[in-house]
Amino acid sequence: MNRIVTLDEFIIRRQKDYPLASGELTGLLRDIGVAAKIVNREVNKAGLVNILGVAGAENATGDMVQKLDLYANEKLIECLRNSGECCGIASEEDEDFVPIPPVVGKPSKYVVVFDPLDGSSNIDVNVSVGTIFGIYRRVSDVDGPVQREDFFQKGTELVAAGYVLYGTSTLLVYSTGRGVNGFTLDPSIGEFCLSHQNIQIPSRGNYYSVNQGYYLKFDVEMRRYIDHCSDLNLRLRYIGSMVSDVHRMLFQGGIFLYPNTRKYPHGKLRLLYECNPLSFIVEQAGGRAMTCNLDRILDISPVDLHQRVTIAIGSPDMVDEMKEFVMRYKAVPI
Ligand code: AHM
Ligand code: MG
Repeated sequence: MNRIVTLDEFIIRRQKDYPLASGELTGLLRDIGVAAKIVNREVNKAGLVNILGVAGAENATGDMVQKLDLYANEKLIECLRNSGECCGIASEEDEDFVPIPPVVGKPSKYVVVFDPLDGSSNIDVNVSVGTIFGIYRRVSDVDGPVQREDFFQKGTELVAAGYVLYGTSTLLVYSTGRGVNGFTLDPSIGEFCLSHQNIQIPSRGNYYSVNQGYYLKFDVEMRRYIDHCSDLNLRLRYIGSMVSDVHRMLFQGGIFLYPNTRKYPHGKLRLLYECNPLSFIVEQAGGRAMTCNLDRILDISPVDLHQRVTIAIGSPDMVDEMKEFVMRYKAVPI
């Protein structure tokens, strides 16, 4: 039997690769791992909601039953608040960023952005959802309160990013900018164990992932590219949970697209806590991520916490091919 390497052990081992590391990032990643286990426990109970009570109603014990995405948000914030290694968070569930006071007077140099439960409309039907997170080093004075500019950093400035997929098994995938590694939760010992080392995305794959129901709402160049995928007999897979769809691409190769539509003229997905962390992971694994206007996602300067962008992400050769279609068919020159 191979020796098991737990997430905590791996993170601590990796810290030694950075001679000047102070252990703060290590602690922060570990705390996110703990939050993921707590969220996982509740996600796994989601099917019991009819027994325990529906969200927004009282359960058998008279407690209010919370929506799972709000629960996940609360648990993540709670873990980061107690961590002492995070001075502020920005979440999909909160309008503005939330400053976190120093623990025992020690100022912290990191901010965390996250989508606590992405694809949450899937929960009611027992389909995979995920948590996405990104960690930045703050740029404002470490002794003062956290500032907006600490969150408005390009994805290229990410110190670490990752996601947790609550699927048939629960998997945590993260990168600190030196490759991508995946850890599967072993429920019998309650630990994330190293299961996928140095993940590399295939240069091409047999899958494309897009909400084809919006086909007629897409610009002509996107429609031509989607036709091309269909001509190639690629398999269409769309779960409606970005984490799950991108996860498939990461392991099996392919392309995930969320272009602009009439309803979402700038795309639907959020730059800070959905597209940037996943683009960081995919690029670290050898893939590419760009907008449908061909701007590299990680190079975009954020102007709003909840900014939306279009995205094409996945296998490098396929994203490059999409780029060629955009250049060939776009009505207005880029
Ligand atoms: P959410 O954060 O509110 O769950 O929305 C994001 C999700 C993504 O996970 C998914 O790719 C997309 O919305 C699906 O949108 P659509 O139903 O328009 O295809
Ligand atoms: Mg989301």
